Amino acid sequence: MPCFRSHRRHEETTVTTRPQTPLGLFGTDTLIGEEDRAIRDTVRRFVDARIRPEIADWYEAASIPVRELAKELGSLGVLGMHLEGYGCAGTSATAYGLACMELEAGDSGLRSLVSVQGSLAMFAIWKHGSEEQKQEWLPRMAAGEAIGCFGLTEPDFGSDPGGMRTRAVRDGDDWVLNGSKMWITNGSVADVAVVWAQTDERIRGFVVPAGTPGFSAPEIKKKMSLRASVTSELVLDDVRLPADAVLPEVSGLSGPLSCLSEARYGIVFGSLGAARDCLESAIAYSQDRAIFDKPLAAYQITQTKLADMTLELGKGMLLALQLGRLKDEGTLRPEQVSLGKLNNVRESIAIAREARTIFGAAGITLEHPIMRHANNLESVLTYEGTSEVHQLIIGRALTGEAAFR
Ligand code: TGC
Ligand code: FAD
Repeated sequence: MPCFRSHRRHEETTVTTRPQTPLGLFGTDTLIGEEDRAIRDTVRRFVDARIRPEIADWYEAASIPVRELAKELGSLGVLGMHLEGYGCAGTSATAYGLACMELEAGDSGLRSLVSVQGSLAMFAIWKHGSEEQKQEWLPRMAAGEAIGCFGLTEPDFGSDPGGMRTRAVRDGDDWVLNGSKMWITNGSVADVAVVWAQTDERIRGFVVPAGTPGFSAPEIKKKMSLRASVTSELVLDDVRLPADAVLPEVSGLSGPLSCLSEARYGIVFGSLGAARDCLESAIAYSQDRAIFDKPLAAYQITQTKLADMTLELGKGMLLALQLGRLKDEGTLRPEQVSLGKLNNVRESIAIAREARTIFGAAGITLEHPIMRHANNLESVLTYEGTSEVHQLIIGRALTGEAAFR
């Protein structure tokens, strides 16, 4: 009879009755390297100290000090943090995802500010720009001294950006741009806009300094979601740019779509930050709130809700970390990002809505973060590809049939 020596470590066999956090229950920290955890904890401390005390007021006033915050976020090192060189921190993709999660636990608007700056505007220049464009913009953008926006969507072309009407035509050596963009994050506060336009050949990207004559960016008001974020229209009225304003390294829709993959990846993690904040707030509230003579947390119906929310949060985190691992290996594919964006935003909004029920009436105010997160997640569900677009991307990957048209 052979003698097999067990290589299994002894598992904990006792059930702890000490309350644990939802992600603590999953033990997901064991899947994260020490350096990435340290970055995450630094961002968490920033959000706790700088964002949490102010965010309800910013949200109510629909006004956020973007310039001030951009500099602080630059000092924190999160702007373009996963890019190499030009003043960027060059962290792992997983660390970037974890930072997005902490920022969005503060507010989706804060994560949007960082996503648009780093994953869209900076990434477009970093990946597709000339050396001169990189030198001119990236160090200042990484420091938060210059703010960028990314103009792809148009009033009539959101899910189908390939149909865009904004046009760039040659006039001698110059380019002349006409058209408009809609729903552009950071638009009115941006120093530079990356604008995508049709040309006689294919779609091209242009680096447009905000002061260029003919360029304006009126802010969109009366939003009920992402109120702590600047959203704008971009108007391009005979905007004349020199020849070297075009991003030289890319043409076609793959240019902007490559940037979207970066930002969508951040949202895979980010949305879970909002969900985690809702769930942890709901657990704390249920422990404090006495109803029919005992804490709300002590009822089976409440615990069923908390358990189900915890499961979806943890499953989403495992998915995010897997995608982070693939991105760090350099093998992450766009359709895999769609798996994460679709699932994690959809589940996060479900968690926010379920968490809201635990608060009763108190859940509808800005005293608690729930309704703010839930309203924000409505935008997150729509931007960076709606849920339906991601279902169609996954459907195409599964069947080989494109059903967009
Ligand atoms: P399709 O034929 O699929 O592709 C056109 C070309 O692009 C290539 N490609 C990609 N390249 C790089 N990365 C990706 N993720 C790519 N996906 C596709 C593709 O290979 C092809 O290349 P080539 O060389 O053959 O030309 O294009 P389609 O017109 O059929 O559209 C497909 C669809 C619907 C998936 C795409 O249009 C889409 O993703 N629509 C959604 C638009 C969207 O997400 N907009 C977001 C705007 S930015 C924003 O919302 C910022 S929110 C602020 C914040 O993040 O906080
Ligand atoms: P539409 O494309 O009109 O979609 C309407 C509905 O039709 C959706 O339910 C959609 O899923 C569905 N649909 C679309 N196609 C299909 C199909 N083939 N089959 C079935 N159903 C379909 N854009 C930028 O370029 N830069 C930014 O910085 C930016 N920031 C944003 C910030 C906020 C707060 C918001 C809300 C949006 C932002 N956007 C930005 C725009 C965003 O990307 C678009 O809103 C999004 O792509 C959807 O486009 P749309 O709103 O025109 O909706």
